[in-house]
Amino acid sequence: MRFNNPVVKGMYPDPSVCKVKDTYYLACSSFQYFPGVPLFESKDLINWKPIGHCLTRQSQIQLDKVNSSGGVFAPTLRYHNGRFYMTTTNDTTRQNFYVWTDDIYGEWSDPINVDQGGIDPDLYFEDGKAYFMSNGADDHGRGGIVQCQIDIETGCKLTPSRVIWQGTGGRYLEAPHLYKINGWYYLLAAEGGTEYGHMVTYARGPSPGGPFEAYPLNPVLTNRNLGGYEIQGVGHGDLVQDNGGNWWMLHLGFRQIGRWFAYHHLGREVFLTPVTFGENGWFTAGDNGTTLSCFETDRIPEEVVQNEKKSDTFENTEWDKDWCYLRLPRSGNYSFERNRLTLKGTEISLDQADTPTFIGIRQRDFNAVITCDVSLESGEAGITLYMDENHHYDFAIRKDENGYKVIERLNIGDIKSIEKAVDIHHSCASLIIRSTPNAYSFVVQVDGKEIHLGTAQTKYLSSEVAGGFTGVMIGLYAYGEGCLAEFSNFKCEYA
Ligand code: 6LW
Repeated sequence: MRFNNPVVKGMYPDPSVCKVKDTYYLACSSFQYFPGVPLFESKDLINWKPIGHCLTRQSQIQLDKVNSSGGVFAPTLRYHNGRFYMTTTNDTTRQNFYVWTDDIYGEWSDPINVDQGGIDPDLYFEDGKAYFMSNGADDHGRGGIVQCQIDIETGCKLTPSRVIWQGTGGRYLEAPHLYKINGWYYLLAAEGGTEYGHMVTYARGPSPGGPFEAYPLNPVLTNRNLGGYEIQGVGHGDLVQDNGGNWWMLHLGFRQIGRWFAYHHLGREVFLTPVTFGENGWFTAGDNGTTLSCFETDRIPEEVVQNEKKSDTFENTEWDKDWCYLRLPRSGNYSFERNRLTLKGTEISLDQADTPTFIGIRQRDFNAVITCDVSLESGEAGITLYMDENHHYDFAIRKDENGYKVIERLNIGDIKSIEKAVDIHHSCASLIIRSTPNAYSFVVQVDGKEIHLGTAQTKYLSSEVAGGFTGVMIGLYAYGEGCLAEFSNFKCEYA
């Protein structure tokens, strides 16, 4: 069969995977968005269904005023003795912690802190011991992948933190994951930074603490040498074995806007790449060490079909699984019905690294038509294409002393400008955004007539312009004390 990459589209970075019986579970990072750490399940590795989040209570994660691309960094998801563990870093507070649950569809525990620094924590269990890895520094300040043993009940360190591997010389050694496979301990990592030079490297050793010997042909996976290829930034992976005994890597990567256009605005997404162990115990990955947009494989049964969800609507999404808020949402400002959303605005605007009234869903593909009916009595409400507080395009209805207007406002760094405003004689309008790889165009429909307000280039919302680790969210928002806005007929239809 053939499957296409990415297998999970939209901003779902830093995937970590584990398998329980015949179900695979996946967790991703979530930064300043709440709830934190989205979870998916799959039976076949290519069709992934959102099932919830690990950090659903504000008491589990401190996101108050965290910087964009701060907050929740890369997670590791593991299953041990009937219990799921998810460990991650709050990069803003620089705290590593883990939570656990016996029911992955239910609530997770309160956080248990681990006093080892660095980011990208990993857990490995063996013989009653729990090993905790992260990319950081040992007690003498020596950097690398560091490891200690912890008491899994309390998170307390049982041994000093020790450097177990320093990588192959690439910058930003990160994303450690430890496994035991066929008698060897494998330490997987990422290097090169989560940009165009990203790569997956690994080493193996005779014990969980090493000594580790690098795979001689590292990097085992990278697209950094593929010019003119849409998929770039391939790295940060986790291994999983399927029912047939085959190995796979779920890892991140991104799709640039065009073959020769090195910008990406959809964020880092989840890719699937086959892994093959050789007789010498070293493994290779992908097509000659690269990840393709389409793999032909006989490891997944021919009858498995890769289903792509072609639209997101209020009716076919779930508020608590597909949508998310910024930082510390005030629940009283949101009211949900099956086909209607009511938002109450506050004085916090989208330009602040704070908690505006906002609920967003990831833009999952380049070509899309987003429509929504919006109505309000005062203030401003509409759709924002949101990268961060300094990079977002807002398309909204605004009420001022002269009546109602529809506005198209671009916010690109220090440049904030209302490109166009048209008067409408109602308190409601249908907003339409047409998205292509290169541009968004903004159209309002009033009294059966379409008025084109303008276009804006996607590249100014890209990571290359905005920086950071996130991707564009399609946000519905309300702004202004006393603003009460209703949203209905939301649809984001992908081509
Ligand atoms: C993450 C690190 C990385 O923790 O980016 O791609 C950081 N790699 O491993 C934020 O996602």
